Formats: sequence, structure tokens, C-alpha cells
Amino acid sequence: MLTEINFDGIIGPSHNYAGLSPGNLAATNNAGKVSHPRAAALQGIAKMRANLALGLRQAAFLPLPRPNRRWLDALATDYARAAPHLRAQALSASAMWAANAATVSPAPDTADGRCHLTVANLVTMPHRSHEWPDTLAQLRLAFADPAFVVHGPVSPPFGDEGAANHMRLAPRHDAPGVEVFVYGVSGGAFPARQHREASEAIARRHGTDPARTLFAQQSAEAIAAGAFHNDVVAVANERVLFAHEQAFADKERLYDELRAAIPEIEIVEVPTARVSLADAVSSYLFNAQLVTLPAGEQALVLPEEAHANTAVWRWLEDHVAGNGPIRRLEVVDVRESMANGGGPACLRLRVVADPATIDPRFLMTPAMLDEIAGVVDAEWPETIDPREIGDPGLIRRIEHARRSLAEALDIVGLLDS
Ligand code: SUG
Repeated sequence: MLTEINFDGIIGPSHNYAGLSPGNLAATNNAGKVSHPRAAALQGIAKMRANLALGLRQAAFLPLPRPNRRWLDALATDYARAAPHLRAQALSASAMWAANAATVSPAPDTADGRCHLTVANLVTMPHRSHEWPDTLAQLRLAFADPAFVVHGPVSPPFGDEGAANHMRLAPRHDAPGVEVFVYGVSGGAFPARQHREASEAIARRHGTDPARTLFAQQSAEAIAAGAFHNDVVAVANERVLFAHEQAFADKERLYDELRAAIPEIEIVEVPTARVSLADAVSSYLFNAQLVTLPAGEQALVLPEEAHANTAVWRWLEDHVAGNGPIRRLEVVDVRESMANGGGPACLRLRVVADPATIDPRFLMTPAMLDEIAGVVDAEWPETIDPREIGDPGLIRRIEHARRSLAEALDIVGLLDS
């Protein structure tokens, strides 16, 4: 049976604050701070546990090999000799934000009735541009069943940041849906990371029905306010779109197109008068996971920062007290990821599929999460000070930690070529 499965990126042992993403205000404001990789990974595991406890299907991706020695080799250098900025870019644990791993078009939306995935090229940011080969290897493993088609990246220079700029609305997960590709237009202080050409290429190769494929421009104000991905200002689940008033350049057109395609749609818009763009970005209200619970009602899995913001929490309480479609609020602590601009929704890639078609090594149970937490506890560095990233002892520890986890999950031989 087709169901939503969330694949979270396990937070890697090299998690650190290097300030590598201009336009991502949390990451640039926290540049140089000491990170806590062990606590970070345990927070991510706790979120997965909480989602399992809600009755949701949960899966996970292994952290990628860091530092990325193959990338440095292609640049004719190595970790010991590389310039400091290349070293930081090679070490980033940014693949934890699995919403940027790929764009997924579930089987009911595609011409051939298979679920299509395109790995994101992430070309806008150097530290993210070298994720895709190892991500692709992992996708090919997890989705090897003929129910899936896994595609390579869209050609540069067209930037593609994956599911963070893609929303799917459907009466139910297993029914044909409308896919909304959100792109940015450059020109402001910060880069627009998703290009329309990339989104169009993905829609063509996935074979989505042109009549049920929409392209919407992200508003320039949202990008300027620090919404470097659409999922910082909007999230969709089944028939519900939850968005900030200023998320889109032409919201009336998008809303009209959506209403025409899905008559039962519910658009929950948060007005700027209640929650400013600045509050939306700092609290990550919209970077929540909007999920359907087994009983059929929808819940928001929010970061603690949203709970701590008075204007945001008041709006949420009013919505739940009223007759809105979001019936339940769940708060999770993902502070270490948040400090690099990654909330609960950034940490997961949504796949609508039959769990029986997925490599079982990626599907999480409470016992597997306990095992992963055991490896993290024993092996993940407690802290990383960005000034220490040249320390060979730290690098050995990071590489050993990831290998231990790959062994525990029994995926080592297949991922390390
Ligand atoms: O690409 N941060 C990530 C955060 C990605 C969030 N994902 C979604 N919104 N879906 C980024 O900007 C910071 C790494 C550093 O600076 O050390 C970073 O890459």
C-alpha cells in the first residue's frame, strides 16, 4: 500500500558551524561557534523516535563520507594541504538536510506509474555541490526496486535543491496529485538557489501530467528575509497548503490554479500582520513537518524555536482552537540543526511508496534507532570548534565514526567504493 515515508538524514559526526551558506541567516550568524555533533545526532534520532510513536513510517539515510576526499582529489589537493575554505566545504555534514537530497514524484503522478526521484545538484553552494554522487549511490540502493526510477542530477548551471522547493497536494497520498515547483529569481542580495529551468527539466523527466504540474515563483521579499528555500515559508500535505502570506510572488494565481485542480484544497495562510517574515524565518514555523496521523487528522511537528516565539505560538493556538485543518502540535528539539538553518522539515525527504519496495536496511524501527544512538553515543565527537578542523585526530575520529555506523546498519560495502 502506498504511504508517506519520511527519510531523515542522520546527522553526521562532522556537523559544524562554518558559515558556508550566504542567504541562510542562521548559518551565517552562527559561523565559528562550537558545534555538538553527538547532541545534534541524538536530537535527530529523538525526532525520528517521536514520529514513529505518532504512528508514522520512518526511514533514514547514512551520513556521507566526510571529508569528501574524492572531491578534494578532483581539485588536485588533499585534506592536509587544502585551503581552509575548501577544507570546510569538504567537511560539511550538510547532507543531513535530506529535503535537499532529491525531488520525488510518487507513482500516482507519473506517466509510467513508477515513483521517480531526481538527485539534487545543489550547485549554488560549493559545500553542497559535491553531495550528489554519494547521495545518488544511496538512493540507488534504497530504491533499487522496479517501483522506482532514480535519475542523476539536472545539468548545471541550473540550480536544483530538491524537495525543499517542491510541494505535492493530493486528496490523499495514494491518489494522483498536483506537483508545485517553486523557483527563485536572482537579483537580490542573496542567491536564488532553485532555477525554473531545473524544475521544468525534472517535471519532464518524471513525466508528471502538465495539467497537474504548477510552477510558482518564490517572492523576492521571502528570499531577502532569509527564506533560502521555499520550505522555510510553506509546507503542504495531502489537501492542505500551509503558507506565509508573502511566500509567493503571485499567490492569487497559484491559489486559483490549485483550487481548480484540487477542489477540496484547504489553504491555510498566515498573515504578515500576525507573523512577520522575520518571525517566520527565525522560528521556522513553516519548516514543520505537516503530517497525516493514522486516525486521519493532520499534525504539525514544530521546532522548539516556534514554541518560543510568542506571535507564532499564539497564531498556532488560535488555529487549533478554531476549526482549522491542523489539529495537533508536536514540538521537537533540533537546535543543533536549526543553528545551521535546518528545521524538522529540512531533515527529512518525503517518499510516497509501498514500504515493501524499499531496502529494509533504511526503514527504521525503535530498536534500530536504539542501535544508531548507541554508535552515536560511543563514536560521535562531543564538540567541534571550527578552528580545530585541521586536526588529523579529529578527522580520523569522524571517519571512524561514520564507518562504525555503516557497519552497524550493514550498508558499508555497498556505499564505499
Ligand atoms: O543549504 N545549511 C543548509 C541548510 C539547509 C536547510 N534545508 C532546507 N531548508 N530544506 C543550507 O543552507 C550550513 C552549513 C554551514 O554553514 O556550516 C548549511 O549548509
